[in-house]
Amino acid sequence: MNSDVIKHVRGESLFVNDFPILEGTVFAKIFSSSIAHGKIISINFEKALQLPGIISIITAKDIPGENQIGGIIQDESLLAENEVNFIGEPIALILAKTSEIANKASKLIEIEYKELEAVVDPRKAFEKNLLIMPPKTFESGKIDEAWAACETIIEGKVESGGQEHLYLETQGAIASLTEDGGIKLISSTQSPTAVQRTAARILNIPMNKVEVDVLRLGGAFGGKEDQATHWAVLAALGAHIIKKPVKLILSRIDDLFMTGKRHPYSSDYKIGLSSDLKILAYEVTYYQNAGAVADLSPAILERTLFHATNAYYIPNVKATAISCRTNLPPNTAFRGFGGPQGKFVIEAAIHKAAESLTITASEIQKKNLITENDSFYYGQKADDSKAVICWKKAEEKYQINKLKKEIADFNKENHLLKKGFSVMPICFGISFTSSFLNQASALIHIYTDGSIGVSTAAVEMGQGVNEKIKSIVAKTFSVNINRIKIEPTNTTRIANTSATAASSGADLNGNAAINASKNILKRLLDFVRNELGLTKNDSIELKEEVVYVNNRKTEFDWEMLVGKAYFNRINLSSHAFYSTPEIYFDRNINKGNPFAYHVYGTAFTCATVDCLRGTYEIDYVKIIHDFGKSIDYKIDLGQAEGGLVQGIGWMTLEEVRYSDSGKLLSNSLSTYKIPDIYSAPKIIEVDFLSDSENRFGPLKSKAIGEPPLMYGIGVYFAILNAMKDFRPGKNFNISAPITPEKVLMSLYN
Ligand code: LUZ
Ligand code: MOS
Repeated sequence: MNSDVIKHVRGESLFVNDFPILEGTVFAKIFSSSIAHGKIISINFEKALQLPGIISIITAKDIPGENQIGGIIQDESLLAENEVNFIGEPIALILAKTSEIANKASKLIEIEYKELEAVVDPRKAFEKNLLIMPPKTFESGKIDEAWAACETIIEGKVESGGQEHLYLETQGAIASLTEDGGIKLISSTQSPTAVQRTAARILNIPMNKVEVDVLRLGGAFGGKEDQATHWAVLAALGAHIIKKPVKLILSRIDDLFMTGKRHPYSSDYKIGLSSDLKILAYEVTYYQNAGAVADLSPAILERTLFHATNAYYIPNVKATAISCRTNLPPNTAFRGFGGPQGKFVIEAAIHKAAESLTITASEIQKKNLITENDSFYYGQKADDSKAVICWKKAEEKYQINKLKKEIADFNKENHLLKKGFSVMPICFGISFTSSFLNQASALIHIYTDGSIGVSTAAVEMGQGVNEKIKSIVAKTFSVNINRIKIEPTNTTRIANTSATAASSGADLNGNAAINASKNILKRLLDFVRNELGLTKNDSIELKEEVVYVNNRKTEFDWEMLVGKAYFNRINLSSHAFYSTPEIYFDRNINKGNPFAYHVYGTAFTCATVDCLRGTYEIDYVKIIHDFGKSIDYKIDLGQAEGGLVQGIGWMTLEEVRYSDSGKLLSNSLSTYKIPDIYSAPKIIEVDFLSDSENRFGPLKSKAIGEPPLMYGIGVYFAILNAMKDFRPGKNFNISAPITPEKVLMSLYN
């Protein structure tokens, strides 16, 4: 179990806003654009500056370094200078004695704009050639020739919406000064090094003068992979200029307005099947709504391409991805990182094809599951036949025929209530698709009392990575887990961190921690060998805190061992590195082996739609998931259930809406609905695939963070299938999320 939860329920866990306030701390508020696109004609700060308690107002011209925070593409300023490109774009940093005064001051700033046309629709942006980067195509086989062999060809257009991260802890940071013009930042970030690098660039100081410390995050979901940087760097800028500690915590409403969300996609597809239901060809074009700047959009779009075929083997594929620049806050990483968007399109295509053939989608899905000796269309070989194994195990364990019969019987007897069923197989690639990011390090100290301190690059954000690393270190040494403390993530202990992202936090950092543990353990055992005068032929091991020689207990227990080793000047610390082996991707041909492995699973979903009201309930989601050898059953189950419900929210309820002029309309929890206990499935069953191992995961485990979110896609199709039962033959084309309003309108118009 994640032992942090005990502190959470007692209110003892510290988040950025809970740290004791340093003497002289100044409070910051961001003044941001109120229009989606335009030139700044003039700004007048006079009235704001006259407010008692105002300390300073900082703008772009006060930045000592480069006003540039773009990661992948250098197209993003920290503070807008002459032009604004979305509502909520930071223009000035207000510093005051209290946050109330800073808030008041923001209302006294007078600004004049020359408004320009705002584009919020990705296809419109594409027509105007407003692109983040040139379109990108992944291809395999011979798509143009393949159509001729197809018995059925279906074309269509589908849309999926954005999603607000709604982490419980809003974005924020505290900046304080260190000697010689340095800065220390306490930040709620998934990527301490991104904060460090960017702060150094903005302040024009070397990275070694910026220390970033991260204790834990109150949720992130990708929303703090890139977009935590802005606020930390603004706090750093403020502190650097006024020479006082600065605290910047976004209010919920500022956070909603200023930060990007999951990317909405609008996509065109064409799918071709043989007479025996093999998918022979699939062509797809994704229009990604990137928002005003690149942020992580190019990487997210690329992951959409990798997951275009979900868990299926398709011989002829052409997938084109277009990142469209719009006047919305920059959309960003969100659990699944473009993968869910890609999978939704292929599932929609399969369901449309099934509809035209008057069969169930699962007949097509099952026929085309990727299996051993197949390759993904980007060149990587399928790991094994886990996609098929999970599907078959789900059929057996949950008795698919019985489930289908229950639903058919129910639908015969009911006219206004209809049940719908769906199967959702998933397949998600594990590794950052930028191969170089797949590296991590760990620093372990054994103290003279036998207690152990562990630092890694992993950021705890509620996902339980600290607990997993504790288990990993405890098992590697064979010591009691209570001896181990996981330290906050800190850039002075662990340098050049990759973001805790891509579901890979426990894999990468856990493997690094194993390497560091093994280094120390070897030194300790070599020391005992020497003390006892053992030969090469004697076996030695540490088992449950006792040293065994030739399988016999010795007097050396852990504390004695550590104590004696210290007096004999044995190094009790180790820094170690891990990088994922065997991964590469050639971007000239878009082929390679980008992932260490894939995570597979299958979900059965049943939903009941009230066809008079458009409302629905999810009766159950029953899942077989491949966890590998789970390090912590409860943590993994929690991630699977949480991911599923978050995916259901994206597919059913959560509707991010902007006005035509780029203003966020769903800007509170009364207009943006996230799943609660009533909208969650009445039954969630998650069964672990047994006998699964994974040579790339620490202790043979598999990554868990993102993949289960994609089971939520099944709920969309279960609801749709119920609607089809009520209106057979009706051609539904419902954009996701499939909200009760849309269900009602589509049943009756
Ligand atoms: N972040 C990233 C990610 O930079 N690269 C990835 O491939 C990725 N995948 C999932 C989530 N975050
Ligand atoms: Mo992410 S979408 O921060 O793994």
